This record gives sequence, structure tokens and C-alpha cells, in this order.
Amino acid sequence: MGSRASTLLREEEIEEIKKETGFSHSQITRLYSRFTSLDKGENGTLSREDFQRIPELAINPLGDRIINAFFPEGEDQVNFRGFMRTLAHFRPIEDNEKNKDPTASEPLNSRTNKLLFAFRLYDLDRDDKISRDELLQVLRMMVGVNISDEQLGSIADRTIQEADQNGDNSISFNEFIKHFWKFVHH
Ligand SMILES: [Ca+2]
Ligand SMILES: [Ca+2]
Repeated sequence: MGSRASTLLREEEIEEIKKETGFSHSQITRLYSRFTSLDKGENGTLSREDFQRIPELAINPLGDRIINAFFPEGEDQVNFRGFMRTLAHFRPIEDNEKNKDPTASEPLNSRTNKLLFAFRLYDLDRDDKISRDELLQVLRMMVGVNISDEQLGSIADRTIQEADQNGDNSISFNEFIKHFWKFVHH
């Protein structure tokens, strides 16, 4: 079981993932054995059902959305590399001083990439905009049943009014970022 995991992951693969995601060697091997234990089909990829066995995701109101974020558009399997790339968004933000390579692309756990990840949890149809409907769906999942549709609707309307700058009644990623910063600085 555990030994199968460590024999299958090649050293150079670990190095590449380390560079791409910022996870340490031991984190990668640990997550790899987690990955293989979830991989019931033992084919090196995870399906949506595999993810649904993770208890933390099963009880999270946004669980399905988060699971969705692991899958590239139109695909229903994710390999270890893709799995790690998505997990990298959850790593805490570090001081960039430690990144010696100035030509390296923005780390997956940068503020912008974290916000993009959050944005995509809302943008279900992936048209790069959060519509009123998409916002409502997330609100409903998060607050449960204690708030009436009418109240939720007005929260959604107000949020869109505040964030929408070009008047298309939806929130683009740029509008999302600006709104987010306004929100955290108040
Ligand atoms: Ca959308
Ligand atoms: Ca807009």
C-alpha cells in the first residue's frame, strides 16, 4: 500500500512537481500516497467519485465546486501532477524573497492565483464572469436554508451592484479582485 506509492513516483518527477508547486519533497511523497489511496481504479488518475470519498470535501458546502476545480475543462480524470497543481493554490502565501529565479512564472499560491481559484468556484459555466445566478447558487450552499430566496436575491443583487463596474450585471475577474480588496480593507 504505502510502499507501492513511494516506488511508483520517480525522483525526477518529484523534482519537477517541487519546482512547479512549491511543495517539499516529503509533502509530495505524502500526498502521493494519499493520492494512490484515493485512486480506487489504480490507474494513476482520480475521478470525481474518488474525491467524494474525502470526508472534508463531503461535508464542505462548496465541496462539489472544489472537486470541479481539480478537473481541466471537459475532463473527468485528473493525474497526480494536476492534483498537485490545484492543491498548490491552498498553500500559504510566502515571501517571494525565497524565489531566487526572477524569470519564474507567478507561483500557484500567489494572491492573484488564489483569487482566481476562488473566482472559478463561482464561475460554474466558465465564461469568466460571475452571473447573478451563479452567485445565488454559492450563497444558497453557504447559508443553507435559514434565509429566504428573497433575502438571498437581494444579497446577490447588492453584491453585483457593488462589484460590477461596466454595467453588464455580472462580475468579471478584475471586478472580483477590486471588490475583494475593497472588502478586506474595510
Ligand atoms: Ca459564469
Ligand atoms: Ca461587470
